[in-house]
Amino acid sequence: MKNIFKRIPLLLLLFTTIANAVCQNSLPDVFSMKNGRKVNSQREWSEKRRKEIIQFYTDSVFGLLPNATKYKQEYEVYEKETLVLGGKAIRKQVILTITNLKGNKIAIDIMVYYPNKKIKNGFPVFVLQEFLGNQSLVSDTLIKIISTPIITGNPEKKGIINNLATSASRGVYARRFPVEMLIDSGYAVVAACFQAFIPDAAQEAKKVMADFYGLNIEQTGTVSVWAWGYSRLVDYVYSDNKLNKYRIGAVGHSRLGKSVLWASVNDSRIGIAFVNESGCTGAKLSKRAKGETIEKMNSVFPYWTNANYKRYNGKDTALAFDQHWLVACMAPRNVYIGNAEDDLWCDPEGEFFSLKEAEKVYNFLNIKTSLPSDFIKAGQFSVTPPCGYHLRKGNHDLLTEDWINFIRFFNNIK
Ligand code: GTR
Repeated sequence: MKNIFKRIPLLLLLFTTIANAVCQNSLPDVFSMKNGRKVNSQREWSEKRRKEIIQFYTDSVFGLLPNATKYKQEYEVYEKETLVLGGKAIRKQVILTITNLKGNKIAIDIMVYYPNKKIKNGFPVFVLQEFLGNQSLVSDTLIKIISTPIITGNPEKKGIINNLATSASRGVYARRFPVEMLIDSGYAVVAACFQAFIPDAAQEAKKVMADFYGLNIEQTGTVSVWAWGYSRLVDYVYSDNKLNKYRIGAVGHSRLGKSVLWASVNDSRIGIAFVNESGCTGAKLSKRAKGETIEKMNSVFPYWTNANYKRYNGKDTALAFDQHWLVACMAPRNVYIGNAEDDLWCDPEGEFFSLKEAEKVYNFLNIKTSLPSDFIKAGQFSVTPPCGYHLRKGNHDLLTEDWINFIRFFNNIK
């Protein structure tokens, strides 16, 4: 009897390993096309299958991205080039006004840092959307406090009173923005708050989706608008000759991890997608049914995705698609996934195996990859492009250790 109890952990391990293997084996094949045939050439992948997958995600998950060509964009300088960080960096703040065909406007506060150095083709740059406004990232009182309402379902809303950011929100998310380290590593960063593109709340989002974007929230979820927002920040990079438009990495954490993946798949100007703890409908495989399920996400945040996606509620294990399809659409560009050991809601192992599956597409395109074959331990990382992954200790967050690994990966891209 005693022996059986002793063996329980071993049996459990065996069971989980088998369960994982079975699960991975039964993943919907990324190479099987809609017509039932298998992709048989690299060209067929790029010209047919990849497009088919993006179309599927547009129709059945996220909805259309707002069409950028119908908008006018203007930049107004809020803070001219200012020497900061003891003279190591230059910061500026710019207000991007986007005007639609009806003359309606939205304003986005953009904060830019770059090293105070000379460089030939501009600095490689991280483009970031964050949760509570630029003033939450840096406590400097010169940072413009975002005037757009902050009505996110995100529980950490320090210094946000009646949905408006106050001076008490200055620096509350500094831990997510190790700007000095970025500068010391030779990188520029362009940051803006996602809520300025569309609010993170059902009723308000529905209104902005209709009034400003001319879209129906049933057809397009807010993730598509946040994804579109990344592209507007990339437009800014293109307008600033201090920044290198051929070396752009886009970073998003959690709901913004989902958005940055969708943005990067759609916008080939983004050279690297840094997808941090994106979880359900991001990089996490749904079929494993670990952590957040589609139904759970859809019931708390129905406005993130379109109405068609609700069809998959309760069907996680029976899906005919899975998130490795979306990750694979990054090929041949770079994709990096960050996870934290205790963030089981995101199923870190499921995100790793999603990337492992996507790796097959890179290999099919004759691109060498270097991910380990087994899931890694907390504290380990694999930072050789084009597919990178790390697992840090701790919980759901975006921390210096994540950024250290992002920089390692970015440094490895020549
Ligand atoms: C959670 C949600 C996740 C994740 C996270 C976040 O509540 O269930 O899918 O996106 O929010 O964005 O912080």
